[in-house]
Amino acid sequence: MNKEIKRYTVTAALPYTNGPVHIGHLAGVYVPADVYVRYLRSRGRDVAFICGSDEHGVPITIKAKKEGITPQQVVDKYNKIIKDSFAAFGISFDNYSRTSAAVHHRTASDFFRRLYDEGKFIEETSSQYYDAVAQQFLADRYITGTCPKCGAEGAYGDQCEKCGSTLSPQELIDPKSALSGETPILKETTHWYLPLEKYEDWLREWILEGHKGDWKPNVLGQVKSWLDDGLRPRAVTRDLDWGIPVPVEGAEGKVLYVWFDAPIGYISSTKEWAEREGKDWEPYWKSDDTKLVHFIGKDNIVFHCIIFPSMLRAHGDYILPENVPANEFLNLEGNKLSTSKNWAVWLNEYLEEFPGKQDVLRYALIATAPETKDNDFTWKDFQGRNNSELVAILGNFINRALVLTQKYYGGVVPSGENLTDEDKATLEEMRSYPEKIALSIEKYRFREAAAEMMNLARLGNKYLAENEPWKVVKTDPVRTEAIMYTALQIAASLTTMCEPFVPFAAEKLAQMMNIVAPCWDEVASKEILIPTGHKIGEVSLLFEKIEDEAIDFQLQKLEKARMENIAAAKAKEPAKEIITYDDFAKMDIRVGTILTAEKVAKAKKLLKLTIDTGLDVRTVVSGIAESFSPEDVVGRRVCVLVNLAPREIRGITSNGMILMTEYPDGRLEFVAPTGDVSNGSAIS
Ligand code: B3M
Ligand code: ZN
Repeated sequence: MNKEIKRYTVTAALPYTNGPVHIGHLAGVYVPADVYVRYLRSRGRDVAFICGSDEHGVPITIKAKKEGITPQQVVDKYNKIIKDSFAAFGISFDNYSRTSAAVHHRTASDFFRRLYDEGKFIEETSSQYYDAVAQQFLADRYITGTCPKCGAEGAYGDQCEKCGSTLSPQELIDPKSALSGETPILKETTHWYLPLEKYEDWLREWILEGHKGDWKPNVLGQVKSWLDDGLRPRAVTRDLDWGIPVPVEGAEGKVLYVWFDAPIGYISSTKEWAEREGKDWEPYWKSDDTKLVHFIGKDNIVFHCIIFPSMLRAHGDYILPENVPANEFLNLEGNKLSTSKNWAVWLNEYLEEFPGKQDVLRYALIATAPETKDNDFTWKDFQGRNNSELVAILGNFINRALVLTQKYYGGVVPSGENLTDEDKATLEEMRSYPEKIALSIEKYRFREAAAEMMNLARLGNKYLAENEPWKVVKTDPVRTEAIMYTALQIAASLTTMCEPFVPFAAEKLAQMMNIVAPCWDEVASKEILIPTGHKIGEVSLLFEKIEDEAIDFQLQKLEKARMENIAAAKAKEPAKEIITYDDFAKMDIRVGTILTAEKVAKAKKLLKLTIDTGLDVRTVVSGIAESFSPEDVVGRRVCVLVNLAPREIRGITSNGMILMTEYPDGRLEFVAPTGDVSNGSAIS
């Protein structure tokens, strides 16, 4: 199978257009895909890097309903936000389309029609869940219930997010309509199914045999478990009003299943690109000297490795993916990323909070990419990747090489005539990096590739540290020239080698050196990357240190989200058991004023208060010290439960309790009377 590859079609999962993208998306799919593509381009390969918005599907209509806007408004809003974020992070798609585009509707419709005409579908009438109140069939996420596999509540009709199982609505225990909350009824409806079981043997051979050596184990593992479970016919249409109409007579009110149309979106987006560029799209999808690679997250494996290939096979005109390098999931500070819990780093917020630092996030995400197992992103690690690697190694080497060149030679590259064997060996080692990094990238091992790139910068640093041009310059100008010449060749090689990972820095570096970055293979083979006599440009810092304050700010944001989640969970707790009026009337609550306050020794939550309750002046020990300092509370009006039995707290007798409200961030606030009311007034 060693055919010569003439072109590459590289796709990145089409994001659902119902919310902004976060670091999980970037780490799992878009940054790895972009590294791969930038590398291919640097090797002069013919590449189409394809993506777009996935604008159909139930999550979008649910979001629209929730926000009281139309699905079209939802996708218009998020398509722009997502597209802008990708562009800001340098994700260099050749085309970013939308599945609402006419070219896609046509392409998906034709695809369906061809399979339909050739009898590749089964047509079947069955009973499906229907919401009698909303008068709608309940596809996928319109139905929720208890997961039959793990028992989690709130599993969807297509998937349990807790355990990741793929489900069908009728497997859910205690199903409820997401539209009305009602228990759905069963109603007959006709749909078209792709009989996946017919492709089972072929899939087994193609993937488990044909690709066992080159696909990632996590991908092969999932595919195998699907195949071992046995495949069943899969519905490719839905009763919904948002999507691509089923192009068959009598199918009114039915649309293509979003997972049928979305992967075809890769093809339509390629068409859109080719048309704009005056190219022919067909070889990119139909010629077997094209290498098709799908970058996706692990929850999309079945769709890209089983369903879409079966669709392509059923159609017959298309090539199949050479690889589907799916990543596992990225966690954040020890917890699963979650949109609903706001446990995420949103790209649009990152851009505001770390302006100009897109490369740092790219690099940190590659360095912790969940390539073989789930992995954790922490802000401390992010800071470390920046300060100890980008700044201290790559940035430091470049800065030393360029600043010294400015200083000694007014920015002109010195002579390389008197290189020693050691200099030559260093340059030889430098020339081994393109191959090393390429091998890792071609195997989709981007962490390893980024680490190798950093090793090249290390080589430069080590070379300068050992040769100490800043000392040699005082005694041996000829030797200094050779050292600086060698260092500058390494710096020039880095403009190319770092570009896939940190493209903005690479561009800046090329500008500072006043060169066009050499292409990948030149770095491996060319004797001189930056010639003697060449004048470099102005020099500034490539990366800047990230201070603790910026990291603490991010951690505080997450802490706030965590508190809000706890509060939201509490708010959802069922009410306490019923009491009678007499139970309530037993409580004697009075208005009071705090007269004095002091900290209780060795108790960080407690304040000792004296309160004028109108009845008396008494001592109350209260757990409010994390929200207030003593001087904040003196003079505050409060509500005091005065007939609470006295209690000994840290050796102080506490006589009563003051009423407080707890805020989502954990902060307490007094429940206080408003207006002019005297101490001792009763609250009932
Ligand atoms: N929109 C799922 C996702 O965003 C889906 C991918 C489609 S790729 C054809 O995770
Ligand atoms: Zn489950």
